[in-house]
Amino acid sequence: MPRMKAIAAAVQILQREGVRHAFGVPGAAINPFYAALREHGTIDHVLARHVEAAAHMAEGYTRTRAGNIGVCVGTSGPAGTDMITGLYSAMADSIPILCLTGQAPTARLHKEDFQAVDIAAIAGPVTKLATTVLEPAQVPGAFQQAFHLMRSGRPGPVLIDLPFDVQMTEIAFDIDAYEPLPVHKPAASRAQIDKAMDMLAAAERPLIVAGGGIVNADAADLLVELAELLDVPVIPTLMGWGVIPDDHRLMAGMAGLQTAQRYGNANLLASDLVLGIGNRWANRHTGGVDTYTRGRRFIHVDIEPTQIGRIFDPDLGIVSDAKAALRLLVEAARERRDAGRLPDRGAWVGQCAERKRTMLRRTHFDDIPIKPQRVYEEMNRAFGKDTRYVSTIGLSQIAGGQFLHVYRPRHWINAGQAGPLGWTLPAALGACVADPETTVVALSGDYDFQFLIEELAVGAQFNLPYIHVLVNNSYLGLIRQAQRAFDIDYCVQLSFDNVNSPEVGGYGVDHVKVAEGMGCKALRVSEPAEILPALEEAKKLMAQHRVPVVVEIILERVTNISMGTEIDNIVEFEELAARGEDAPTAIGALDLEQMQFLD
Ligand SMILES: Cc1ncc(C[n+]2csc(CCOP(=O)(O)OP(=O)(O)O)c2C)c(N)n1
Ligand SMILES: [Mg+2]
Repeated sequence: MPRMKAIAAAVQILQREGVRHAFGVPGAAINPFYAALREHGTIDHVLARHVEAAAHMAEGYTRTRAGNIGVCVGTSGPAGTDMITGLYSAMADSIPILCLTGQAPTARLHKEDFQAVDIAAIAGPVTKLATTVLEPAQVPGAFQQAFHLMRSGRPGPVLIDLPFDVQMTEIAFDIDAYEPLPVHKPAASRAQIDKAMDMLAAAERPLIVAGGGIVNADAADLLVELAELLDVPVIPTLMGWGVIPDDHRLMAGMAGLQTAQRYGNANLLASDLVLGIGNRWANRHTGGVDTYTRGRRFIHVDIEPTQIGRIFDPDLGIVSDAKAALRLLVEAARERRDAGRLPDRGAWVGQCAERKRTMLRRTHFDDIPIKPQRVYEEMNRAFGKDTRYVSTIGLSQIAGGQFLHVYRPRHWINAGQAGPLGWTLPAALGACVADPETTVVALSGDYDFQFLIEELAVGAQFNLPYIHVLVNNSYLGLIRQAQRAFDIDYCVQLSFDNVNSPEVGGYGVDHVKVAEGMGCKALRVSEPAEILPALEEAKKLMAQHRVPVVVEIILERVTNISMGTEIDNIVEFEELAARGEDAPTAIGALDLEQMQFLD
């Protein structure tokens, strides 16, 4: 049996489990890992500028390609604590990432050693497993178990904490004798699926709510096949957005309090049965549970047993991986179709499509300063169906969710539950590493952008080109809007007179200068007619220089974006679209002139 340092065995296992990239920041306690990485030579490393960003890069990397597991690496003490937000975000959205931390030597763990902190205890609630490996010969088993856990059941992150001496100790290890552990995913039975099909058949106005579990299971094609076989409209959740293309005739919009369309909520409220697959009835999707559930029955399919009944008691709960359930649902649907037993859904599908054509918000404003709605209209014009969007939180992300279009799974990459400011930029870099061929467009408000702004230098250093649309209202816009309920506008202003850049006119930070200082390209736009040319120019600059390109769009300072606390009571702040030209890039809006308004 070959003998090697435990950390060398760990690096060989990473390779065997499919890891080709790592994101991190070295430090004394994790240097043995870096030495092993260098010696092994097949895993590329992206040096982050902040350790939190390394965790978000890993998450963007995982989300971009089925089967990917992003790895983030840091030293002991503050590096681990910096990555906690990334672990929380990954845990919340069921995204597997592997976080590796160095640790003080085992003999000194209780001596308040320099940068010794009990990171496994701190990370416990935000990981599927967080462990400090104390026996060198247990290192291979810890990694084997980590990959098994990250891939099994509801996916999620794992942290492995490696004391310095544990990394350095020689153990017997032969990679040829290593096998990844089998992955466990519960699967629906045919009896369960038949019950679901009976309930669907008995409904008059059924809908499918398609969650991120379908993306994780790489089962979007099956979802679309099922919807088409049954002729049932689909409401994707924010995490599932893209599993059915926005322009598919059965795509019925998103429902929810913020990232939703008017027609998505109206369609959900008109339904009498909802089949939820790989979703978790998130509160910004459901709003008040009474409003959401009243008058309709529910089937809930999820891979995680404790998710069934967590939010409300469904009429039928099935614990299953989304792909396994969808395979059987498609099989059962085909049989019923061939036997002529599928109900005709034409009228219901037509009603949903009509709402999608008519219940639109206005995007076409010519105002200067620019209204945010216009930005998304121009983005729809500039960016094709294969664009991969990355965003996190804020009015920018909410309006993006309302107005942008997504056509493919993994093309809307969003930290849905945790919403940690700063996530967008590093997650976009991780997406670029995972798939350099696809155009990545990040969307941030000014505050989100400033949170981890230093990561622009990583994009410049490692030639990770992408376009960052930065909508600048010089405000913590979402929080300013929320403070209306308190009748305050307090601690949410970002404006100041920049003594170096009077041309930014009181908007404070000169993002163009900062971006250029980081080695990136940047453009600033203040008029609606300039947006599209700037986005086109950004594409050219990105191709030419192979660095991130920031397009800063100066917005009006105060715009309230549609939202509410119940899905039947969303507050609209702008006038709605009345003619096709009010919302020229909405799906189906060209037909708007001939629309018959629904009451
Ligand atoms: C770490 C963290 N702190 C605070 C918040 C709360 N928060 C959500 S959005 C927001 C303001 C975002 O401002 P900006 O990025 O400029 O977007 P805008 O709403 O103005 O479009 C804040 C402070 C958060 N999500 N994450
Ligand atoms: Mg802002």
